[in-house]
Amino acid sequence: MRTDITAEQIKNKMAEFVRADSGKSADRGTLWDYWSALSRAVVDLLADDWEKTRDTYDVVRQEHYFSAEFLVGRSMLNNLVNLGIYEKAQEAVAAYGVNLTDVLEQESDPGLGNGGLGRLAACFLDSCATMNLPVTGYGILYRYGLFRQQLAGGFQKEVPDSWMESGYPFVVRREDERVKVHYNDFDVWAVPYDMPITGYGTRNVNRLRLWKPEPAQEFDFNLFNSQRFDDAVIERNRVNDIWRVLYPNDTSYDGKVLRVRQQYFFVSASLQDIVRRYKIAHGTDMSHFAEFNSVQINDTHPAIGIPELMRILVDENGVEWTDAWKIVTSVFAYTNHTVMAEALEKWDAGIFQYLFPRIFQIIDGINIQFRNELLAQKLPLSLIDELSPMMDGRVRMAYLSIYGSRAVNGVAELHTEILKRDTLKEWYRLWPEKFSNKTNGVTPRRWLRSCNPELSALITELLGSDAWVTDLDRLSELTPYAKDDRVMERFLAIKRGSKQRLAEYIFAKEGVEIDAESVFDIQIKRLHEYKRQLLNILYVLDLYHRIKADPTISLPPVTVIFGAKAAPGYFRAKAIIKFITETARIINTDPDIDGRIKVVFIENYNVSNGERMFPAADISEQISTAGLEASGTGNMKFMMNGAVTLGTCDGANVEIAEAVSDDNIYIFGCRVENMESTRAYYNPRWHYENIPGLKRVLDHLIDGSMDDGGTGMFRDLYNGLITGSNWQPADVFFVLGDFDDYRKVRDLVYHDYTDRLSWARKCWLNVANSGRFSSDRTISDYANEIWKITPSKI
Ligand code: 26W
Repeated sequence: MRTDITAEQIKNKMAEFVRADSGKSADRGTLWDYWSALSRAVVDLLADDWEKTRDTYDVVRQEHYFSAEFLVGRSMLNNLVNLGIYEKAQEAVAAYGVNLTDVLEQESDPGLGNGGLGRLAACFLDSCATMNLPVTGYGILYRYGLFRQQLAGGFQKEVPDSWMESGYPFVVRREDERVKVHYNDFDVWAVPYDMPITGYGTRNVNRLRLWKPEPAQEFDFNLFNSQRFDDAVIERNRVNDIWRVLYPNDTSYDGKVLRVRQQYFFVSASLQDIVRRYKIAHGTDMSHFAEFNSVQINDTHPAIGIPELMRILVDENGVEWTDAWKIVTSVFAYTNHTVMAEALEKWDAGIFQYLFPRIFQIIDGINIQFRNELLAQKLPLSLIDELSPMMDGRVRMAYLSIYGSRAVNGVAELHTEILKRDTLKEWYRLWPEKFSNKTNGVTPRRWLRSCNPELSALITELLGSDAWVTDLDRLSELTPYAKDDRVMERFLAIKRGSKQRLAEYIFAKEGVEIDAESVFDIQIKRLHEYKRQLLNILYVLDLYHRIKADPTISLPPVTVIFGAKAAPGYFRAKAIIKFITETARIINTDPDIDGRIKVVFIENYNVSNGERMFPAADISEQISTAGLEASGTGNMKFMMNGAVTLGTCDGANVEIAEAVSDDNIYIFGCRVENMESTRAYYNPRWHYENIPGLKRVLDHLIDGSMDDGGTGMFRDLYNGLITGSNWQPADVFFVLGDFDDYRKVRDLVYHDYTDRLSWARKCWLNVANSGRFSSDRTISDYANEIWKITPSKI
């Protein structure tokens, strides 16, 4: 920790930055001026260590984490806590008459990712820095992050998120390290913008390198002078398109040309950067490249790196094809994050031919080589066709990734088993040694230490040190305190405080009054049918009717909180949002209910408001259709903050259940192994007509009691569940099938909640057993088993 830094020093640096940036004396700054000055002061204080870290890494074996998304969230608090200068910063800003919490609220939330995959990348970077591992993140500097969600009459509306418009000091432009990226139709500069990644209790500072495209052609003054202004700026527009948008689809593939352009843009720039630095450190002989460099591709989005590195080796460095292929297949490793068929990237070969003919040729060459290899093994042609990286005019990015990588992993035990047994079974048969599991994790720095300082302080007090922050398995030493009622009372008081603060925040933001004594039952994640927010809200509506029918029913008051963005083109997901907000409107204003149920939809769920919600939760809703949630990571954040999981046997829920034992988790629903046989005779209409209460809630969708603004979206939801359509059977996500069991178990959870101390013990044991879900554990597995890198402390 930086014990060398004083409050005085921070204060003085801030004064300089306020003066230089806004031409004012320091005591006349606005909150934003102070935020900006403090963040520049932090970067300034890091600069020397940052440089040293890079020099240290450049001579050892390094990992490069390629990802189209890094959902980093705000930087300042994280950096202050990591450097151990939070109190000093508090003191420094107090000298200007402002409060650090208010200053921190000035920061925008860089949402350069959709959901789980992007946030995982950010947690990984935190762990790598904390563990002094030579790892660099590579991605795209999106000008606009994921859209900001507004609710208008209960409908989702998307507005642009211009997170860096007014300046964001935590990304630093490195003009001198720009590289040129070549497309068939034009060239662009890729200019790196670097974000420092600090670790907890270390002086190493890692790097997230985000590329920004800029025009490579000189501005055409001839066109401009001949009054052809449009043509003169067209070039610039095409370049600007590349960084303008983060594609807002989470799990549904959309073959847009611009997206391949983006993928090639950052992957080509990153590989050129890596090769250039390799040559500086190790000379021009490329035969040792794979000894010093490894690249992890975060899903298939960066898979075009495989042919691109072939191109760099063969065309630019004169390496023979077979030698180049050996290097490439020693460099890359691939992580799969989903088994959903609609998420698998399959690009039209024509797009590649048009944008980068040479890359297309190379993919073709790889494909021919693959087919020959399998033919030589006497494998049937039908199987070869089935597995070929290019077939029927399509490039299958997952297959290209597996063939071009030395390692392939899933993100939870169950997910990896499904890949091996099902989704990728033929690949597993051919190359079993490539496959392994790396269960996801989350960083305890952001998701416990920083977002829940009160619980952190209690843990540190009980364990006698804060060593748990970088060694989360130590939380298991908290287990005995579950029997200590005084500790349990303190724990309950901390949870109560977090709930109170969330209640105040919700009142300020959404105008809904909620009771901090009620059960906080929270589902926050992207909106998708497979995640089954619909199942959750159907339960709520049913509970509403049950209370109306029998007000004596004994259940504690509950607050059900949702936060979820829907992909802008995902009609059904948007319908579900509207269904939730309509339900909220009806229930929250019904005098018969009298506050016994409150439903809240938090607008614009993101990292920052997530940091307020995880500590305040009693119940964590993880209710995906079994087999479809690869891992989940929100489930881990809830657990670390002492919420109990109500979930299906899916993704990492399975491992959470193992860790906490059956008494401290609530599992329900059809299991993966029974899904197929159950579906064979599954008749959702039967459930609709025969499960008590189901018809009553589902008919809200069609009886005019709820308003979908004449869009027909509620009728569509109803049809989707009960009648199906020409292109899709009814209720593919098994909502009605799991409803009855879900209701039974959720009722039980609410009942158990009322026994305060026994409930507190369940929550406590969740915290105590969350050690294995630290991303430090995940990263040490990647580092030892796939990356083969070791710590390099500066
Ligand atoms: C090309 C369209 C597309 C977009 C995003 C395809 C696939 C994706 C991601 C792989 C979706 C994603 O974020 N998957 C989530 O990854 C998390 C981190 O591993 C897991 O915890 C989640 O279960 C998984 O849904």
